[in-house]
Amino acid sequence: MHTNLWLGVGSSLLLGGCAGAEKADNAALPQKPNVIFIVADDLGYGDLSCYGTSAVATPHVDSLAAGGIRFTDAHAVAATSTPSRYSLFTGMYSWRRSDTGIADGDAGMIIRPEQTTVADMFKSAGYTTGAIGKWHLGLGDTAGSQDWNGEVTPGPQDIGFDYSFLMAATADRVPCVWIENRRVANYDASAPIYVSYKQPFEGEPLGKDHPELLTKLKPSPNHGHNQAIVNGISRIGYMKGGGDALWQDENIADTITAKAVDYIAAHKDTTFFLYVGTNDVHVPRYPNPRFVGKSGMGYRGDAILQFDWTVGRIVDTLKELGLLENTLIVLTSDNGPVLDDGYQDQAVELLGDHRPWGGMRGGKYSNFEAGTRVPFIVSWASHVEPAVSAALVSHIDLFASLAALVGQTPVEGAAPDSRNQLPALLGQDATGRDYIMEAGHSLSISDGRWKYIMPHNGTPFLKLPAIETGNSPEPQLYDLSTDLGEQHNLASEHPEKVDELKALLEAETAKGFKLKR
Ligand code: NG6
Ligand code: CA
Repeated sequence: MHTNLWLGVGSSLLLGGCAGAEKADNAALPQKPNVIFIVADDLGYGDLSCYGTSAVATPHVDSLAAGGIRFTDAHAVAATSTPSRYSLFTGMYSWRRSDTGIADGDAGMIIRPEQTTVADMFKSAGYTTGAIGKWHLGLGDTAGSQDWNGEVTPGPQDIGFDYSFLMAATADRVPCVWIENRRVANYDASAPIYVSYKQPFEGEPLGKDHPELLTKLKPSPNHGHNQAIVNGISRIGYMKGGGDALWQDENIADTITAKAVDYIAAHKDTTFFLYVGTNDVHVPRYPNPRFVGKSGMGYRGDAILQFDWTVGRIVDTLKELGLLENTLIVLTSDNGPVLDDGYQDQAVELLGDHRPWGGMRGGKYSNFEAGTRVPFIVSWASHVEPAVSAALVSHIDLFASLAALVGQTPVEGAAPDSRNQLPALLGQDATGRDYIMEAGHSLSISDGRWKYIMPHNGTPFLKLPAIETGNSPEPQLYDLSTDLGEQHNLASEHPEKVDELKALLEAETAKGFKLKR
């Protein structure tokens, strides 16, 4: 929708070079690159070998990083999936809305059709657009109103995606089926699908009552995930039916990868924007037998290997089709890492020396750095010089930066928080943003060196998973240049810095602030 909201201004911002064959529809212009976002789930800053771990080898991601730009100070907007992805797609800080918290599997679509997404922007620039894998932004109109046996609408087709093949929320939330465009894929008419987040369906066994049916994974004690049982794994929410349409957890990565590969092959003669959201390394982790036991760290480590394989398949496909040179790939994660996030997969017990949070404090859910500082790699073989960049960058800017790249100008109201940081993303500017903002339970702001975390009265420590939230009733100020681990609160020693960052933060929140506190 809203392709008319965008003014094409040609491709003058495309920098030199003219790789690959010209396309018929824009033969006079330098060819715009295909763009692929590969968004991992809960993959930590320290989970990839190119980011320093020696506990697990991720050669495919490493080679993408070696040929592109690997960022060391890149940030997701939020420390959980729904608000993080909301900001990635809309260029608007999720904390400006109150309904961008972790979405149930029957949530209505959070990005509304009247909004303009990065996919809309690419469509205006003549791209074909696709979304494959984890969604977690709601589908349909309102919570619980979807007809899973008919058309689920509105959906991604109403916010700029020509094609979609998605998991509605997460693998630990029902419904455990794929939704292709507006309908359940491989729909099985003999097993109509019903979903509820309010009450169980009569006759459907629940994980909490039937541990003997949990043949693949058991939930962690006192952590929920003990409702509907699908494929020997209990989930959040209640579900009935599905039959042949139900996914098998050990095939989720294969399915997402195959759909991504098919999409690329089918659209090789167009210019495309493809979002690929992997389920790896979110819970329930139940990797394909090809990867089981290969990391020595249990299913979490094996899921990292599986993620790396997915990346390898996508890159190899681009190579085989001659598209790699002119495809801009952004590889990142939606939020920081977590070990026990609800299933007994031995992520804690088998971790060994591996440090998913890469020397930082906190993790998923947290305002400390490990919550939102994420792996971030930009590869565009024909245009970027391999480098490691310490520029301060944020997911929030992908929208405006890529708009600039493909010659689109956002009109009033679209992508309100997104800024053009294309030079930083392409390695031509070593500095990046003046400041970034990140949301956990609270809100923080950082200019790269100094980081201020707003006071928050919530718990400082989650028990399950065991993670420090960054909450404190006192203002916190850290000097990340000497204290990346955020151990020394310097707020009382540098009140002027606190005032400066607080004023910047308040200027932003004055434009809209509805974070649930
Ligand atoms: C939490 C779940 C967690 C995970 C998370 C969403 C409980 C106790 N915890 O509510 O397991 O599903 O939501 O993760 O149910 S995210 O990466 O998609 O945001
Ligand atoms: Ca996540």
